[in-house]
Amino acid sequence: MQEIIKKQGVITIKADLGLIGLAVMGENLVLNMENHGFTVAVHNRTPEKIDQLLQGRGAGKNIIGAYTIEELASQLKTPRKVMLMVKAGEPVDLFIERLLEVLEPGDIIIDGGNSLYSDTIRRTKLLEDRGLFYVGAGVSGGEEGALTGPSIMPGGSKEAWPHIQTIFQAIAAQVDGEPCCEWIGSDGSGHYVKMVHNGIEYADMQLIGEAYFLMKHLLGFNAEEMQEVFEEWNQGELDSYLIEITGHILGKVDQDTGQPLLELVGDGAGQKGTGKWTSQEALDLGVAAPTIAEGVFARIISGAYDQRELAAKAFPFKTPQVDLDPAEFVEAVRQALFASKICAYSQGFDLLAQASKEYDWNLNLGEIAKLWRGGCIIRAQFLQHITDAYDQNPDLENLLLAPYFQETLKGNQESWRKVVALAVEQGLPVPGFASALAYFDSIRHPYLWTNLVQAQRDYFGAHTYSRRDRPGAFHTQWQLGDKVVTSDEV
Ligand code: NBP
Repeated sequence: MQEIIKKQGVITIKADLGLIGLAVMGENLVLNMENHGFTVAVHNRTPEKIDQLLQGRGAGKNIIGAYTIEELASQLKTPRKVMLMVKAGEPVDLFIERLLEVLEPGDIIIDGGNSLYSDTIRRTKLLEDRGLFYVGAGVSGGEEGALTGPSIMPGGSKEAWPHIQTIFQAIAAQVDGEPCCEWIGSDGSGHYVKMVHNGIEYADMQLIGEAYFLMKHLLGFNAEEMQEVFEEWNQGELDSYLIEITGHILGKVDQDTGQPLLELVGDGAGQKGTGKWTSQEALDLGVAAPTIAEGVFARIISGAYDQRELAAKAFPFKTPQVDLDPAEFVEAVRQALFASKICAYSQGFDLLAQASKEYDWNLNLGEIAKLWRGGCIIRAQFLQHITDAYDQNPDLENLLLAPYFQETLKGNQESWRKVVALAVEQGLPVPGFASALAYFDSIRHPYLWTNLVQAQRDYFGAHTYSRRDRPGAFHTQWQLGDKVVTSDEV
């Protein structure tokens, strides 16, 4: 795939793609592309990182160093394709500004970082107005995925897709002979889908954390015992990357102390913002995504050390006193985890469905689930059931209603309730399990308490309410009691 240009006796090899940003993700993506036969030109703000790559992992490979943006542009085949793998936010705009000085109409900029979808919408417009093309590509899989095959979710200027499709689909993870990379839609859709992927990831991690926490406190299991449980779970319907790595983590022993390393890890969980964005977006679009939001809130609470310290003194935690059959309880937790996971994914896909309408993206939800089967952090067998559900009914109102998920939830709900009830009784927080259960119970209940909310709103704000027994909008002067109540059609 090398294009060799001979000019005045000097041979120049032109690169298939230029990549800016040689941190964890960028460097591994470059090596992945090179492994698949592509020549890559690389640039980084700090030039030492270019040398480190060329003299280290990239030595002797088809990787060309570019120490300036001008140099980078001159090293690329046309139309030029430049991929940014830099920190989301201002650095992306700075590089776009610089690239616009050296690129030409028809050239393509791809942002592979975790950019906010609304920034991608803005940048796509900016580039298209100048006759260039822009792609916002969500990339998932972390360091290892970037090297061996990530899940890639590209969206933006459709005209760019034929020029980058071969490279992206070659380097992506492959499942059943299909690449985990397909065109998502226009402007910010690729980054939006990646954002929701990450939101679901927050919920998935939260739920697994709760399962671990319950076994630790209610069964008194040690790390080794829990490692066995997770290994076993990974053989069944919970089979997924996150369950697999949890088993590995539980098996890790600290060299210095001989203790399970996990029990030495501080419990203040960090975050980079995509879970928060997903939750904010759910609120903006009026989509209920409580289990995803709980994943974010739980991390926030975990980091509130000062408040936690004071509260732990004020309300001391009592060691649970329960007598449980370990095998039975482990199975109940597994069922609760799976049911909660279904709810979290239902919330994420509901958000995608609403966003598709709101932003006119025409998202193919079954195809998106397919892209997540390999390469990414939430990769799981289970995603095939989501693809099947949307294949059978592309207009599915909510994933919970698909036959496979209905059956699973009906089968698991008894254990789910028992696990949540026991946790609450014993003072163990399970915001993921509990919020998923509340979501499930709310969505299936035929007549919610929100009739009272409507009445209260009408009482203090004359916001009107609807009636179940007749059409129209009504307002009542509630405070006047039985005597003078009026219900006026408004
Ligand atoms: P980082 O997110 O840590 O970004 C490091 C890169 O950004 C370096 O090339 C750095 O240049 C450059 N950079 C920074 Br920081 N500030 C800059 C500025 N003001 N101007 C120009 N360049 C600047 O790297 P990463 O973890 O490899 O992630 C890259 C992108 O991929 C991010 O958007 C991230 O959210 C996303 N992502 C990361 C993962 C993951 O597992 N890490 C997974 C999926 C997606 P320097 O070398 O000169 O400092």
